Amino acid sequence: MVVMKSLGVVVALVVVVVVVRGSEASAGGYLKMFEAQYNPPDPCYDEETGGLPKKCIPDFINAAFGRGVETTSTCGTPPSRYCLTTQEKSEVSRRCDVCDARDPTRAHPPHYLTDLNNPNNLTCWHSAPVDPLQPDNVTLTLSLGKKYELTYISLQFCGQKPDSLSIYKSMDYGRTWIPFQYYSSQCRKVYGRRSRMVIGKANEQEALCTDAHLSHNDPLTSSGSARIAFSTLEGRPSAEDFDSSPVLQDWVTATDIKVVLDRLHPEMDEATADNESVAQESFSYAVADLAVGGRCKCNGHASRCIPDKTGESELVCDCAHNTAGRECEKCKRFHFDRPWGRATDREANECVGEYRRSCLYTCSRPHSYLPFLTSHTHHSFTFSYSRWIT
Ligand SMILES: [Ca+2]
Repeated sequence: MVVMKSLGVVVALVVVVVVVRGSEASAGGYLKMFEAQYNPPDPCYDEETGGLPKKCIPDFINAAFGRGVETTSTCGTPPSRYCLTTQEKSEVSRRCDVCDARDPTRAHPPHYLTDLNNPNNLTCWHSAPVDPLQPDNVTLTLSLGKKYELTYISLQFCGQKPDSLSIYKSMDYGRTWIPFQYYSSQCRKVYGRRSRMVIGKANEQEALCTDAHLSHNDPLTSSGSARIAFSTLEGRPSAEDFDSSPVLQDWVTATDIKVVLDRLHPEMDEATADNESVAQESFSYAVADLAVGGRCKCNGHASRCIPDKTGESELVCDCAHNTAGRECEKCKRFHFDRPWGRATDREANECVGEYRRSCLYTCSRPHSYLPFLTSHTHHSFTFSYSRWIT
């Protein structure tokens, strides 16, 4: 009986210990989870190597989302009639309505270009009526507010795609513009460019002209979606080693994007042009979504962009690696011991401080820093010192 009782106590004790241990473990796990959630590891430093700097980049986003677009023409003032041609597989249909800026249910304002793009309920910006047979420019200008590195620019049309359009970029906030891409059924005639030219190493910053957007083999067209997507690096040889191509890093950099809708229809012969039904239709450009896919440009020295100190809505890089500037494009004060460099997969190119200047006021060295010193014999002593002072 005594033995049974003792056994019972032992079993109970074991159960208690197991329960306590288990709850300790789960509490530890929970705390770790909690810690990770509120103190996520800094992607600009490598925890596994004791905090060595490493290349870091902001998330990929649609930089156009929610931003204002300036348009040179928008329908609705005064109210005007428009007709849209849509093509679902081989079936062409035509729908006409009135655009009226005073009536929210019939307005097609520019902010519809960059609002949430719901495929089941497209919101479309419309230009004022254009002459379908004459070149009639309508321009959309989008300011990104800072430098971005762009992967693609895409336009989803409501109704048919225009025959000719061009995309430009600015790297200096709209002061100068550089051609990015041309689309036309007549590249030579409309833009003075050869169609579907091949890009080599010597002209990687050249804008191409293509008629591919009108191709019936275009998978996007055949699925019923009228989208044109310009991929900034497609067909450019150095894209495979983007990290070591300053030319392409420059090519994908933009602060502003301009889309010029140049011509709705291809040139028609006179017999077709005289056709009354063509002349009487009401044509306009109509775009459901302008998307600009890319990353906030921080030269590999920041993992995110944050609102600038002026409190305005513009962004700046949250610079690491002792760098500074809107794009972390320079070394911060007292960190000029080696020249600034863009971070790559192989080398973070951290800016390093000047020992004498940064040690003017404080030079007591924490012991915990010693292992770091010994693990970096290839860097100068000055470099190691500057890390904990800053
Ligand atoms: Ca929209």
